[in-house]
Amino acid sequence: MTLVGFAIALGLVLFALRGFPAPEVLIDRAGSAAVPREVSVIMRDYRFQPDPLTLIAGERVRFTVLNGGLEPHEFVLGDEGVQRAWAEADAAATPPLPLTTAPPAVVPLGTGGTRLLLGSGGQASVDFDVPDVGDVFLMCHLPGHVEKGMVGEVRLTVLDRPTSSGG
Ligand SMILES: [Cu+2]
Repeated sequence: MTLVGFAIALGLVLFALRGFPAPEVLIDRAGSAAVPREVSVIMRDYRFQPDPLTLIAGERVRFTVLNGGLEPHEFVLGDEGVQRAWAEADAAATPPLPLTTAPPAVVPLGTGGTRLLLGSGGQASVDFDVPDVGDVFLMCHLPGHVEKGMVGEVRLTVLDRPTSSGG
């Protein structure tokens, strides 16, 4: 198993181990293309808040992501393929020697998902379309961060009474 494969597997195990009940999150409406739902996420050394992150299937969310940690962190949101692509990209971009400049991490066009790389204190916003089906994962693939627990749980849910499209 490659190092990247190991990191992905470890992340999924950490994800699976979080079986304890979390506080119920109340969401009164799903985000739409016209009015995305605004969600703030804080990255810390080495976790995401809120955890779990609750999203509604099919909605558009406008994330505002703040790095409240001392280390750089990345916000990678997407399916397992997205996670694998960024894990590989970040591993390839890691400088071979201390104090050398890292090349930028890039993934193939069409990878999907979303990714923000933020230094300590950095903040950025991004829109994300939550898929209707499938799993979504939230991870930071900077070297060693998954191993330190930087895997957020994402819960996809549906609203009991979907809002009408009128208005
Ligand atoms: Cu990180």
